[in-house]
Amino acid sequence: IIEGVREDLETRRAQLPRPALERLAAQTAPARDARASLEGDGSTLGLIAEVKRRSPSKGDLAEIADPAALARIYAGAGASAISVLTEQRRFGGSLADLDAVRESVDVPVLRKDFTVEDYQVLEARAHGADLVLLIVAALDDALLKDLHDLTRELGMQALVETHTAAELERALALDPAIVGVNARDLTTLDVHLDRATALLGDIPSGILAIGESAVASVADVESYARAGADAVLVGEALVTGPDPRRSVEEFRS
Ligand code: IGP
Repeated sequence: IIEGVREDLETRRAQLPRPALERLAAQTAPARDARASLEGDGSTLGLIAEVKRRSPSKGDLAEIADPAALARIYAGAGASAISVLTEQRRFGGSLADLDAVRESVDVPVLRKDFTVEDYQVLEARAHGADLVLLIVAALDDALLKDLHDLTRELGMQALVETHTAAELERALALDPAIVGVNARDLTTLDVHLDRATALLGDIPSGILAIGESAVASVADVESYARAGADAVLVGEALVTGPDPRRSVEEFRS
């Protein structure tokens, strides 16, 4: 996946050199406080609702003709933030999707991609993202720290994604505000909700903890909540279900 991400990145960089991108990023309206939105008043679980067209494990998930309309449904039903997949080759996303969503809702927006270079963090900001995904498994410690620092310098927050105890330890070294545990094993693409809930218990209080992936039912949301998650990130169940509004409402209650 990362190879394709890098190639697409080179194409975009050829069209928009870094200094121009930096100027755009500096001109964008300040980032929203995603953590505050996900925390809410603390009485209910936060929900990040994802705009997801396709996935490597399941192929095409949904024909999303109007990502802005879907984001409005999510936000109207009470989602605390919207995740937009921008990876093109495997997930069918784009920065155009991010733009469309950004323009259509007021809640914080996550740029969900395989972030491997600071150029992508600048892009996220230039396209109005408030939150950036940093996958620990895809980065070495030095790069992870650089990208985390840049995210904060630009006024955004990072969702630092982990899968294992070793990755969580590396994440915690950043003094992060938000950590996610992804139930999907990146090597096999299988989901293991039990592994994710076990790891969530090791996230210190004070850090906002997010359960990512594998939510198919209210029972799965409850498992994450019992494990100590402050919020969950849901994609497939929302885009493939019959009624995204109802699903968001159910998962939030
Ligand atoms: C959503 P699901 O199982 O509800 O569709 O999962 C989200 O967690 C998943 O899309 C995801 C992801 C990622 C995608 C989590 N981390 C990293 C791409 C890259």
